[in-house]
Amino acid sequence: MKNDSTLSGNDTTAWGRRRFLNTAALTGLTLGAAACTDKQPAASGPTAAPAVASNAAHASGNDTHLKPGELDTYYGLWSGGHTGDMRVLGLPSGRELLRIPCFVPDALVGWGHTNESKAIMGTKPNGALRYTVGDTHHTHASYKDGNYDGRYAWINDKINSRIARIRLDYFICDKITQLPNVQGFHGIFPDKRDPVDPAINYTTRVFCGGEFGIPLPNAGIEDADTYRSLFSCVDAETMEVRWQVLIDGNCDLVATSYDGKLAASNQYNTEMGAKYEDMMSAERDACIFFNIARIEEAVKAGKFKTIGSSKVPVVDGTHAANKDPKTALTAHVSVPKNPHGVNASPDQKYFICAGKLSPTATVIELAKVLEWFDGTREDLDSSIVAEVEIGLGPLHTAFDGRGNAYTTLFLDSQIVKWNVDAAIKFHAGDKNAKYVVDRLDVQYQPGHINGSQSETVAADGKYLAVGCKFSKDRFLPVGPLHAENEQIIDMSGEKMVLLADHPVRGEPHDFIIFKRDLVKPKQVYDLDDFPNAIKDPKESGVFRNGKKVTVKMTSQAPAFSLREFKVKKGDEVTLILTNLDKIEDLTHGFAIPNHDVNFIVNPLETASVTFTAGEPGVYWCYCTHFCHALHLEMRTRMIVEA
Ligand code: K7E
Ligand code: CUA
Ligand code: CA
Repeated sequence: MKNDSTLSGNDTTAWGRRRFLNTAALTGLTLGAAACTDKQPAASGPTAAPAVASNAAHASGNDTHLKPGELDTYYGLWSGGHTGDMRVLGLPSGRELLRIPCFVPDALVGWGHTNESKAIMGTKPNGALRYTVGDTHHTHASYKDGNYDGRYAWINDKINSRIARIRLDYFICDKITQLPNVQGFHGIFPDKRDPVDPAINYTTRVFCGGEFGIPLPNAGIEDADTYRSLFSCVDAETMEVRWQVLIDGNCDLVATSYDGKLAASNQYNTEMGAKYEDMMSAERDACIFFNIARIEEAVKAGKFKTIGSSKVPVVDGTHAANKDPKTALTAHVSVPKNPHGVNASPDQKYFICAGKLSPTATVIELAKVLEWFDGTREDLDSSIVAEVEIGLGPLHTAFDGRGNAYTTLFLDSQIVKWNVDAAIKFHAGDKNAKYVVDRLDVQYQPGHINGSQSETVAADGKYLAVGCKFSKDRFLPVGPLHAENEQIIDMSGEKMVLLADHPVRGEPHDFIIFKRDLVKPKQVYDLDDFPNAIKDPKESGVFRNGKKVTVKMTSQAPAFSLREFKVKKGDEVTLILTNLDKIEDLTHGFAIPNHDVNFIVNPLETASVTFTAGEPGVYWCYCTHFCHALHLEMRTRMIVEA
């Protein structure tokens, strides 16, 4: 079935034996990973596709090779994975433009070293960072009228259950919140409008799926059967946790409806198993739907409890408490075997769950789920309007705005393009409805996929990016740790065309791609944004209060306002630096040898660090960021006295 676009929906015989991934197929998955050592690519062994796009791509105008000086037409926001940051890419070139540190210290910016960034990241009572590792998976941006509005993006940290907000005017992280009583915070998605107030046609909530069940509260070792997880709602502005929902099973990815009424999460562990064998013991799991308006009414009416020391209201979304559709806060639609990924189609009608251990995609019609909540539809599972076979190991789905879905097939190392309406017709009994439109081999084992503007009403079907977990033979070998392979595909025609490979440092997971004019980045800060700004070089100096010393300084190329400053060994020194250069791109750095200090100040930015003055001596503090012809001369002396 490799790249066999003739395989259509009615070709069921080819699929029969592959209906469900059972233990044997899971062994295949393991073999797939092991096959990396072989010459043969893993799993279903796709043959290497041509690395260069065919002429068709160029004819369509989708060329990833920009001329020198030419700008990209799209931004991509990429999750950084283990590096705990968000990466900003230009597309279609795939050039990495910026890394925005969030959860993990960063040596360029001084993130995790300046007092301002430490306050955002969170510190222990002794002033040290609370965490220095992160694991980001999913990033999504704020909406207005169903399209991105360029205000914010959010990103998750799975390890420590933190959510970070990125301001899309300065491309910086400005707030981080830790979700109480959650382990393995995975899926994240902002709402697209308020479910009740039509005037609020933009994002005001961000939903967060808790993946791992734990004892609630998490004290002592209890029977794993009693573990539960929480679905959390974070206020988009204050970043406080508004409420949580206690659920059976788990949450994984999250999607939201365009009318603001529903959020959903795929559940792969409805078994609430503590071992993988248990987690895959049932043939079907679920997609859980949250009725946002009802949950907020319940919170308002005081129908909640709290857990442990957390003050966050927790409503009961478990099966037992939600049997009556007319009052239910949650609904569980049955979805085959350990689904991964839930995505909202840009026509606003459907959520699509990928089967992972089932070779199927399930299409759920949102209007029908709402009918169940209203009490006019008895059988909730009749909201499934298609459940069609698409290939092995389906994970994530993107859209082109022309009625087609593009799903990654991890085991088959393919993207399958399928038509949603045709799949619905096929499911309804029209066995002539050919829903598989095209298949494209990718290199290799794809996870996330997204199209330009895919998860908005403005899906434009131009570029598709796919995050391949394995790169194997696609790049020069660099030892055992391979780069991952992010591929750019032209999705504008009937057939998908591979345009380019890009090596990336692991492991990005998810990303979004949007038109460049949707954000209005600022390139110079406002002095008034910083309460401790030193607005005039004349305010510079050393100010002592016992053992606590404040050093105030400004930078203006090619000099710092203080050419030297004196402190005493053991002083607790807080150094505040304002960059008074207001020219775009004129960034200065500040490093102090042997004191673990290095940070930057962008135009009109103020940053501060606090450190203990070390052994007596002379320490040349120097500018670390090339700023001026006299950059090397841009220094000041810290003289530490006995
Ligand atoms: Cu979004 Cu990688 Cu966390 Cu799928 S998960 S691949
Ligand atoms: Cu200032 Cu280099
Ligand atoms: Ca399961």
